[in-house]
Amino acid sequence: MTLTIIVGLVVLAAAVLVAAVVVLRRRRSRVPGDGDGATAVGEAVDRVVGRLADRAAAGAAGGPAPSLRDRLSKARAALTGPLTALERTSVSQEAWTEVTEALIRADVGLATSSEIVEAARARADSARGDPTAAKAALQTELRERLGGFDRSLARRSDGESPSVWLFVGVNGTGKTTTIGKLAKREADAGSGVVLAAGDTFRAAAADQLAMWAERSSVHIVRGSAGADPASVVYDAVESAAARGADLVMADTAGRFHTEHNLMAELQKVRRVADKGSGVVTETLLVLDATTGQNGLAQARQFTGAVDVTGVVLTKLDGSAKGGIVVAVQAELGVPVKLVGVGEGIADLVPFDTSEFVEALFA
Ligand SMILES: Nc1nc2c(ncn2[C@@H]2O[C@H](COP(=O)(O)OP(=O)(O)O)[C@@H](O)[C@H]2O)c(=O)[nH]1
Ligand SMILES: [Mg+2]
Repeated sequence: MTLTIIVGLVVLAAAVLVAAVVVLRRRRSRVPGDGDGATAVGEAVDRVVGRLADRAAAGAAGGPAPSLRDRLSKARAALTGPLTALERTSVSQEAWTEVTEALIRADVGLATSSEIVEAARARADSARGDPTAAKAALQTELRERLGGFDRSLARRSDGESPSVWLFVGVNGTGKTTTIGKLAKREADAGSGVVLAAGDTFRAAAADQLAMWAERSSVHIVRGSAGADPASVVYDAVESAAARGADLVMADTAGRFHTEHNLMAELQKVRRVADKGSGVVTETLLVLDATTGQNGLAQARQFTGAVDVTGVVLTKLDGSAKGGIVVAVQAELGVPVKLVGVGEGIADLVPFDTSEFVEALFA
């Protein structure tokens, strides 16, 4: 009996091994061999990386996904010490000052940090004697300051399509990655999505977007390297209209907010995206949370140039400066709509005030 089981297991293991070898061989033979060895190898690597990312995402979807709380561990750790000092029946001036400093270090901003702490203090003073009052008051203040924005991603209200979502920001903030993640989310929710490779500065930029398009099985429109980004976006919108797609997500080349000719180019892309069959319903500024207050300076310039409707705050997973969320909204009046918490396809979450404040404090 035992022997039968052992033999059975050995046969099963051998079968799995053979199947794995066959699959690997087939995949290898599918790698394009167009004579350009470097390109073929590059594409093969891209494909393998893409598959691994997809598998990781699928695993995350099946298993317990890391919570926002886990991803914000750095931001939370920066606040833990000062917050502990608030857990007293009588909170000292010194403890409140420490909290103010911690908020400033977390990039909430000087004036806003002081205002929040003053208001929390007044609130806590009226509940004197309760050791949980001070921390709860601070949480309430943060929640109130962050709340009250519409964070939905707008579509056309005339019932027509396509709607256009334009992504802008400096280089390396995560525009292309965010579009990739969001394309998957919207396609899974049943939208017809077309990606516009409006970053025509480097051929690699369109390749990167094409890889994300492949992962989500959505259509992509790209121009030749160096093509006019506005015309690529225009073509993508017309292609979406022709296919009856609901949504165009347009990538743009990263640019510094101080480069006036490039900001003018962005204004042109914005105008042209509206000209044909589509309507721009979102202009999303992608900000890297790790750049802190400098991100705020960028945000001001972009807001002035292209009427930003929302902010995507990326790399919050690696940042101790989660307070930039508060600063962006307080100083610009533009809501943070989405938060990037990792490099995987599933690592984009809608910004939720209560969840965020709890993740910072828990
Ligand atoms: N940790 C982390 N990395 C991110 C996130 N979003 C983007 N990235 C990484 O940031 C780098 C730049 O992203 P990319 O989309 O190319 O930026 P772009 O130049 O604005 O298009 C890439 O290595 C991304 O994987 C995020 O939310 N968290
Ligand atoms: Mg890019």
